[in-house]
Amino acid sequence: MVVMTVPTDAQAQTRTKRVLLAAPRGYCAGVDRAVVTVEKALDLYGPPVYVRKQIVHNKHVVTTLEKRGAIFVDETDEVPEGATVIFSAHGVAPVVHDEAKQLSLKTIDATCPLVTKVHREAVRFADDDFDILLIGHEGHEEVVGTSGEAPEHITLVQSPAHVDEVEVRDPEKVVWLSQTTLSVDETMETVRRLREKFPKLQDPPSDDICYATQNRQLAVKQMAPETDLMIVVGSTNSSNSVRLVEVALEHGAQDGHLVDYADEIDEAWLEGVTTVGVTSGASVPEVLVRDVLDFLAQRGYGDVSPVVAAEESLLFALPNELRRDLKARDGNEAAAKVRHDAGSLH
Ligand code: 2E6
Ligand code: F3S
Repeated sequence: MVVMTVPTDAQAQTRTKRVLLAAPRGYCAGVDRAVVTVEKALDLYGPPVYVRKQIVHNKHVVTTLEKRGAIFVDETDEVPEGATVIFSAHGVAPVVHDEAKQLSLKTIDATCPLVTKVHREAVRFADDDFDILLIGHEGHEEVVGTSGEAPEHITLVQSPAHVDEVEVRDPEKVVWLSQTTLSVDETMETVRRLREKFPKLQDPPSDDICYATQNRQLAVKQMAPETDLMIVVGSTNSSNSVRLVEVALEHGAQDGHLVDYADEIDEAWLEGVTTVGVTSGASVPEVLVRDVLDFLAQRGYGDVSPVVAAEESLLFALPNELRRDLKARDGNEAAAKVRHDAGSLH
């Protein structure tokens, strides 16, 4: 006689528990450049170094840099006259550069080059007297900075639902631009509705939603249908991180949460869960993802499979002002090209 043993629910779950780990995830080229800029500035000039706004929207990055001597301020006028101030990766309006000049501050601009690209587009279309419909979230620092390039020409469009209220001077001369970290799908829906209303609407010369935002969303879309619980590591004010939770839920994940740290994971979220998806926003150091993986492994989710949606290799040079000072200190070009110290934020 053959005796069949049927596994209990608990045994079945133990056998199949797994993690899908998104790639790419975490730091993008612009965040890496901005964080290294603050680290190098602290080494070079010594603390304190002032930073206007959070250098990137991540709690751990900010508290770690604070411990090393960075002072984060909300506005330029909080920086003592003549001191050094770094502008965050999200970019600043021209008026902020003017204020810094008036206060004789030494500035280092860590604006992501892909945000600067959108600023340049805004200036160019404003010079050609276009109405610019900027798709983005009100109050977000990037939107404030980009809008400040051409306030007379820019109208903010926050979502598809806001399209009805948009008015322009000349429907023949309208272009849309966007924040770099939006949901690709929602933005395309906003554009579709805008074009229904303004058939001559022009597209940006190239994608404004950056490669990192797109790739991280792509990986999440691939994982979501198989995922019972998606854990996104990131801070609540990080637009691109928040979007990853939304994209996961829209594409089939049963549940999804944003956490800054592994110890924020509620054990109740794991009840009945077989597949956990893990990813992180573009401002999140990998050490925080490793902590989440350790937390999950301790609870039986030790089987980790990568889901690779794209390869990334982009690197940006450090801001010119900083490279010049590094070069002056070290007296040779080579030293200025050394970009990475393997610190705890990498
Ligand atoms: C600068 C521009 C875009 O909130 P958001 O996603 O924009 O910002 P971070 O700091 O979380 O991500 C990086 C970044 C910096 N994205
Ligand atoms: Fe830049 Fe995109 Fe990162 S705009 S800072 S590369 S999220």
